[in-house]
Amino acid sequence: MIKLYDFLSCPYGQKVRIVLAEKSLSYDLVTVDLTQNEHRRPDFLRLNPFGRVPVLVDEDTTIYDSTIINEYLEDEYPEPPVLPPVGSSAMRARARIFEDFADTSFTPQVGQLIAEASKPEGERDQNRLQRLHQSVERVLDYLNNELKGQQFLAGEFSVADIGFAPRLLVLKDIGIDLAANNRINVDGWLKRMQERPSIQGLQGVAAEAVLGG
Ligand SMILES: N[C@@H](CCC(=O)N[C@@H](CS)C(=O)NCC(=O)O)C(=O)O
Repeated sequence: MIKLYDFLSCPYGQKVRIVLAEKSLSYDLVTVDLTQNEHRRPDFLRLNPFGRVPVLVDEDTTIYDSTIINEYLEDEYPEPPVLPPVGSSAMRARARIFEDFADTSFTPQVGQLIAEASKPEGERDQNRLQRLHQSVERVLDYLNNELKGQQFLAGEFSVADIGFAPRLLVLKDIGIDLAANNRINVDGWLKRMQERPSIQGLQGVAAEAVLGG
């Protein structure tokens, strides 16, 4: 039985949960409460010395980092795929580039925006808020262009789209309109993703991330 050590509002854990759901893999969820510093406990550090969720344990294999976990799941449980087919090397590379871009240049920025916007009004750094806001808007404009004439970022629904999904789901709650600036491709893309049960399973949790920080 697969075990997933995770904290529900973690967008990286959410990437893994989307893939587990896509592949209809059942698993035991072990909550590591980051607010109680459970990720710093010795028994958790034995699983991931870097002290971060998500961590996946499959029988005697322990893996951390959402991207690496998703690659492992794709190798071990290839159907249905979440990467373009072997042989489509350029498209596989494109999917990985987008996943990495989401992890490094979108997800953290949206998280920081949520944190800054959740502060009491007088304590908010308006310049920082504006900078983060603009950075998120720039990524959305870029994605809108990349999605021209495409259903998904790299062929079929893949880790490229999954990387963005957790944070895309909360943008409306922090006052970012996906369809603004004529971003019809991004708007349609999110709607298509929201039709998938794997994404529907996250929606309540993602909203909690905004409320709970
Ligand atoms: N690159 C990692 C990032 C994981 C990550 O940053 N997890 C956060 C929670 S969303 C965490 O565990 N933070 C605790 C810490 O860094 O001390 C991944 O994709 O899994």
